[in-house]
Amino acid sequence: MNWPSLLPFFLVLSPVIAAPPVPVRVAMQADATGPLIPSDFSGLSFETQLVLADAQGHHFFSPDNKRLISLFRTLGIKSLRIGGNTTDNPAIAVPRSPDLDQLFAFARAVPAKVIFTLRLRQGDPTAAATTAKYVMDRYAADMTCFAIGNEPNIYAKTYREYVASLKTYLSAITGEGVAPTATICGPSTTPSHADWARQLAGDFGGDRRLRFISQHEYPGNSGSKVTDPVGARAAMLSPAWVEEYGKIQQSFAPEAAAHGFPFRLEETNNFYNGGAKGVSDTFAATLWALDYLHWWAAHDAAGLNFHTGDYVAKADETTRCWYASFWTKPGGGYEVRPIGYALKAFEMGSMGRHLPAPTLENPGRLNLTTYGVRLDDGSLVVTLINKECGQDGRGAMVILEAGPRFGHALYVELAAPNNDIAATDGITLGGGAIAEDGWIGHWSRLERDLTTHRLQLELPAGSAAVVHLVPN
Ligand code: BDP
Repeated sequence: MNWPSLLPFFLVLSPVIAAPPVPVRVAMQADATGPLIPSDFSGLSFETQLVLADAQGHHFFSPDNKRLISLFRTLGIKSLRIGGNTTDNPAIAVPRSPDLDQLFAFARAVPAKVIFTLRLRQGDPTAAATTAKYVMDRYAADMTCFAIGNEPNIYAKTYREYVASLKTYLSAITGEGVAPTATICGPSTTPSHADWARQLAGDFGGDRRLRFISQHEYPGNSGSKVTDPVGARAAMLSPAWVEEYGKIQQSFAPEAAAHGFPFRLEETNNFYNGGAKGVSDTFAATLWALDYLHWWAAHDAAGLNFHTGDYVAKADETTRCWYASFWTKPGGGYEVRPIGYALKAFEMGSMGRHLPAPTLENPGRLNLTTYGVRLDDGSLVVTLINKECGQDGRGAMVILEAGPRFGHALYVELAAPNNDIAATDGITLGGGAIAEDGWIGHWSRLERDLTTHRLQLELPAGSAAVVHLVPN
């Protein structure tokens, strides 16, 4: 046998020497305190068209849709926002009382509170007030607020024009004998018009009929323009995206807070126009969404609604939705998609107060983020996201300074097959999948070092973990 013929053997048998994981030290600010993450922080957003009955007269949002109710519960969804481009499309009907009855019975069964968008474009304030009265007379307890128009900057030429119509609607809705206790949110603009949010907070300062400032955000812009999925996946996990959130947050949130208004991303996702195939529907989107949820919670958002559906409205036309949290299965029921996994992992690490960011010693400058939350029972949960990707993506050896108060930890890892962030299927949380009727993974136990009180956890490139530190 000659050497060249042996070569394929060596190629197969010689182990690939993986680069050792890079040490990262994480110290929780265990004694600090921080803002409570609202229990309805996690939300989903759907097209108004989906509230209408389908061709067979069935409603998607219906108390009879037990599988959807179960899915909402599994993912921890407490806020249901109805809006999107189909709200304001004159070619599409406005939901009427039978549709509203089904919608609110669904929401009550979950239970989730509703943000309901009333038509503004070529709309009629009197008709909107009739809808608002119908809802408030019956379902006030299930309502968060009414939004007036979806992304009004698309059709109202100026902020002044918008705010004038908003005030006309508000007077019609909250007039005597109509729905005086109704509240609204606004301005629900596209990300490019976050200055309207700032102005609205100023204009409504003191007027508590404005429940919160609503903003839309799609940091990647149009999904239709994505030509390089590899680059787009990397961009989605890059620090540059996080900087963008910082800019948009700073452009309106301090002004909202100065006037006493909370704010919510009532419609958001990674790329608009239904997202980008090979990007929005991959595990990279899971890692992105988990980081995004925590980032906004840590930056004072009152909540976030991921836009979703099998199809959504790209302007006035329907398009496949790649950024969906779940899809309808051909034979019935629902399939949890990558962003659904992030919602579940967020639920596991967010039921408490956001602590200041853990102290990070990261000499290798890994692209890794950490978020700490204290639960009501005094235990701590840290979410770690290793956003390293590509051929040079590095794994982390996380050394978690737990302190003597904590005996051990339980953790779940969020991972894709072969740690491939391009994976669209086979994602696991704690080793198991998430189905509409529940999560089938499990928490694993992690012992601390008895002398140093440290815990050690390997976090491969392109993965995340939720670690629950359990007090002694
Ligand atoms: C938003 C619209 C929503 C769309 C989404 C998209 O409000 O209806 O589905 O963009 O294009 O601007 O993905």
